[in-house]
Amino acid sequence: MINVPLLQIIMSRRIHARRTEGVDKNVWNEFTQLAADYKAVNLGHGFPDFSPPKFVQEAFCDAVNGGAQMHQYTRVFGHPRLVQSLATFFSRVTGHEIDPLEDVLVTVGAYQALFCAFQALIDEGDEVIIVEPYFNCYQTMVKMVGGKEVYVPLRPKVEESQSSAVWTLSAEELASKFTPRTKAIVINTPNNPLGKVYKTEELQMIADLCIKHDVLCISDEVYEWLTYDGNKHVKIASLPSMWERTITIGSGGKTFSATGWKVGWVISSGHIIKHMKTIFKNSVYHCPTAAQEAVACAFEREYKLFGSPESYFQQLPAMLHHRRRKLASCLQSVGLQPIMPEGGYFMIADISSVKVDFNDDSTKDESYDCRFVKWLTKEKGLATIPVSIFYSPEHRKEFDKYVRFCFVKEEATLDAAEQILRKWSQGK
Ligand code: IK2
Repeated sequence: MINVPLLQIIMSRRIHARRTEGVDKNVWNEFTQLAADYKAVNLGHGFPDFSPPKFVQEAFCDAVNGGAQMHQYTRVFGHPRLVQSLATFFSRVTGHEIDPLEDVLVTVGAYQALFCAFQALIDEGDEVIIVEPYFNCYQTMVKMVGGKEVYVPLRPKVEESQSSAVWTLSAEELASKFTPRTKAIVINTPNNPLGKVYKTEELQMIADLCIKHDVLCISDEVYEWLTYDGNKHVKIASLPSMWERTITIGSGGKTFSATGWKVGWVISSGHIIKHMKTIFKNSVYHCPTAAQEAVACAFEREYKLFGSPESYFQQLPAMLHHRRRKLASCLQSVGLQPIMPEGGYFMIADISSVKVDFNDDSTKDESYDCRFVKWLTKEKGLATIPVSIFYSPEHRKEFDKYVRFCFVKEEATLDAAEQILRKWSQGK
């Protein structure tokens, strides 16, 4: 039973810590809940609705059946087999000799890797440049450490953009954002939600500014194996003089279509990683052993098959290339203008040419894309994500005519979405 005088004592003082202020709202919960409430076909949240490939599932089963040690604690900063396989694999990709014990930290998903980066590297008052559109947690994580976010948007070079390739940073605008207080810049390639894959020249322009102003680069590369139409993912850490200042973040969930495992990692120079280790060991301390073992086995297999048609890093983009085209032609056929992504899980589409009478007073103060997404979920049973939530308040209005669709879904899910869109366009 609750003791009322005690409750009054507790309630009479501020319970929450200040760092929780202004970061308590999470739009994902709202849209995910809405999709569940209306049992909508879900092209909203970015996870595959299909199983990981057999070799990945088997790796997990083998790990779980692999003896007592698979069920116990392992090395704090990363299971030895996983840090070794990540170091071996990425030494080959970057051409830089990566030390498994010094230069790698295994985290609970890429999400926690980002958290450790901001906690370990950003002080109160430090400025962090965030390229828009951005994965939302960058903003809240910078706020939580008392940092100041400074935004710079990718903009389409041509009005009627049909590919994420024409969305670029203005070199002058970006340069103008660097100040003596700038500590870091955050980039995401391939980008969520746009699907942009940065070209070497674009990364070089960012790298030059980082070097000139002695700034760190946090590079979120969770979709690194998913590029289409001959586009190639380039690691900014592999550009001259960038290894020492880049924090590269990856995700086992996105890499092997097993997002629920929540195995992520950071690869960087040991002099940076050591500070992230401090945050890690004083918070989560440890990532589940069996899932790490499974990701290690999967990487070892990929190392052997690298570049061959049997490699999952070839097979997954090949499969998604087809689904991406299917979604694009479906959107076009109902009058939505898709922006073809060069990489990643998502496609955004321009919704400004379709006029909808929302007839829903509960959303009247919201942006156009949020109203559209809620209407599409509630009235038509198709869940998507509004793109303005990937922008800062100062730029949101400019980009509220886009909606994000996830195409990493079963063919049947995409077919169901297509049926809904067709019926709608035929006025049924
Ligand atoms: N970084 C980016 C760019 C991500 O997209 C994600 C995963 N979130 O995607 C959900 C969505 O947009 O619908 C992460 C980091 C986090 O990855 P992990 O699942 O490994 O923590």
